[in-house]
Amino acid sequence: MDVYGQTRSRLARDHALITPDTHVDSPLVGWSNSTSIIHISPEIGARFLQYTAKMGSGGKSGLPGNGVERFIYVDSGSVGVDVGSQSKALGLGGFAFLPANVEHQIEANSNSTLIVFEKLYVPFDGKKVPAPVLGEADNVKGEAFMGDPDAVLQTLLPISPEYDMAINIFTYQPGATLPQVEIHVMEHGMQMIAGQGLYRLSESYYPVGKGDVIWMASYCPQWFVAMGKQPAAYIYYKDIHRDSLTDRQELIQ
Ligand code: UGY
Ligand code: MN
Repeated sequence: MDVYGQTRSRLARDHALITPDTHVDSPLVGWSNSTSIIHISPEIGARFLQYTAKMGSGGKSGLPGNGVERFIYVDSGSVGVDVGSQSKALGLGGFAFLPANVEHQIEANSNSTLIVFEKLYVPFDGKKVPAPVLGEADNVKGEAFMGDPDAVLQTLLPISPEYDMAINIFTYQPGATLPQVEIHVMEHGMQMIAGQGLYRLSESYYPVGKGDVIWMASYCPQWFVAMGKQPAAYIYYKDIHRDSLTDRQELIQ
């Protein structure tokens, strides 16, 4: 609680930093015993949704809208996921990719929080549709990012053209940096899941730590340095494998 009207949250045209002190719950329509905090949505200018789903023990998910795909990452507690013929119990660090228009159910085994990303699936010309993915971050091999063993990238979803989103975890040793200021067409939604650091977004530098959410619009200049004594890590979304002119007709007026 802040009684002096102060917060680290910031909103700008091409980015947002949303810190836990500014969270307000909203209902999760179709879910039972669950509420959400919607962090990033089309209302802010994004082309995807990022929210925290807070599930009470025994709570069950509802399905997203027609054509919407969903990715969940277990940030606390444990859930069971059923999709198609597959079932898996997911604890901290467990994740699931649930393709558009494929029925699934998430049931909380204890009070649980999920980091959720959703977007309207943009079909791939090759007719192949993405398959569900159920996994655990601990079992996903990391790669040194651009040769730096202190900046390790784990790619949770297959990098294959039928998947139109990537979800990665980036882990930095204290003092390690994103090796360049990036400016790119892909947008990002991210949540810090460990440690702390300084995020450059456009022309501003923000101290960030576990629980903070960041939105970066297409072309938002971005850079990060990890600080403190523990590794810093964030999970993030980006749109990939689609071309604005041929696949994003809604962007053309
Ligand atoms: O995948 C990415 O674009 C990533 N390197 N960006 C980021 O961490 N801000
Ligand atoms: Mn980037």
